[in-house]
Amino acid sequence: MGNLQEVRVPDIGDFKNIPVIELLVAPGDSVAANMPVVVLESDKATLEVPSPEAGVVRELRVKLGDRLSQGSLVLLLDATAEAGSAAAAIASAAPVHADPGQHHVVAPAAPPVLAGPSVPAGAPGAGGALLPRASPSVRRVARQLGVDLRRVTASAAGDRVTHDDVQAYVRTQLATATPAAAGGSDLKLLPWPQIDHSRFGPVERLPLSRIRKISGANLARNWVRIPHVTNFDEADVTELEAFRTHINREQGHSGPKLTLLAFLIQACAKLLQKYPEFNSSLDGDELVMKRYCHIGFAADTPNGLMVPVVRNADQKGLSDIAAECAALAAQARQGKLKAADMQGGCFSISSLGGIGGTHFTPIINAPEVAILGVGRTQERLARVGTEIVTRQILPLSLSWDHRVSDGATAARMLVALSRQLSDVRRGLL
Ligand code: CAO
Repeated sequence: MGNLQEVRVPDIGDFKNIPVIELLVAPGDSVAANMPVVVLESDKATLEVPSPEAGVVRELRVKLGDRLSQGSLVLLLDATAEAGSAAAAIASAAPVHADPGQHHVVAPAAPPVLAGPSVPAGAPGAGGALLPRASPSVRRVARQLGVDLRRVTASAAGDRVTHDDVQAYVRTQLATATPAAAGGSDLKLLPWPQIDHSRFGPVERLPLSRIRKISGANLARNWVRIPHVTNFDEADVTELEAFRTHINREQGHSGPKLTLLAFLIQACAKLLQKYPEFNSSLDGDELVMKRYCHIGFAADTPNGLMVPVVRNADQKGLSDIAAECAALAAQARQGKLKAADMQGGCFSISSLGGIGGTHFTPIINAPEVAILGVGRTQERLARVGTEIVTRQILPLSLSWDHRVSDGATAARMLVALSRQLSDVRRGLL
């Protein structure tokens, strides 16, 4: 082990006692110089604290929620040449990857970014690099667009970057980028409407949380780039609910509560074997068929939507799936999910049944190709033989990628799912 170096919060202007909202590294991780290691967020700004040098993280001295100011100790770094080169290789090879399923991936050596009204113009950025002078609103726009202000040519007096400079930079980047480099999109969209809402009444501006910003960007990409179709169906879950209630009553607190979500995950895992195109990812002209079955489920957390993943769901029993979902959902709500808990999903389920509503059109969680939306079970009168009885009907919505499948296959998959949920014995076949 080399000399341990203390990594502390650099000069961050007037900010004090800012909570840690994200730990980007763990003990044992290699980091490159300038690689962000923790993220701080106040109501006014988000700040990534970088490692001043390459090395291996030996000890993290902060946890989520700790409040830091300039000089606070963040971690102890073992600055060794080998660790640094490994991290540098990762940094140069890996794109910044941030999405609801993978927001903890260690970012490459991104420039430290401050965004917020109280950042003094020209203040030293984290890591010592001077940030260009710019108004808070210009910084905010640059951050939303993912623009590194240090790359933008400043046109105003005193080398100050203006809104026009940022727009000119983005225009140049788009004009020179090939469609592939620009993400394969050649959409000619109108610019976003610039409205002064306060002309129409009082307004308040609230910053989006980090998770909402990351998931919003991913959802927008998925919505625009994937030709979604959503099929709707229903399942009669009267018997399933009777069975579930019976087992839960019988076992009391001696086992995990069997949830409808666990039945849904198990049923989908089974059907994905029969309809394997929904257990694939599109890669150029090829479909990557997955011979494993990891199923994600949307969890509503105070910080926004997160999608933890139940691994090898096709090999697990209902109780194990239910216990795993409960543990993952609790960790998601406490902000304790690890990157690995949200990676590698093949198919997702978004259940709003605990809240209400019928059908909806969930957005596919790329690179997956399908997602199931689940509404609230409703009691409905139905004729069984000559009798009118009450049945429990579950609304199902399946959004799928039309580049990968077609309506007939999707309808078959949804009908099969409905049948399986309507008669749990089919799960044994
Ligand atoms: N119909 C009727 N009741 C339902 C139901 C359904 N389809 N699904 C769940 N419920 C009931 C449960 O039985 C439970 O009732 P009891 O407490 O009486 O047993 C109650 O609703 C609460 O369930 P829950 O939502 O806490 O648990 P869950 O296992 O059903 O779901 C989870 C877990 C993590 C999926 C859920 O908590 C959640 O976060 N859902 C929101 C997902 C979301 O935001 N999707 C949108 C994504 S797009 O923005």
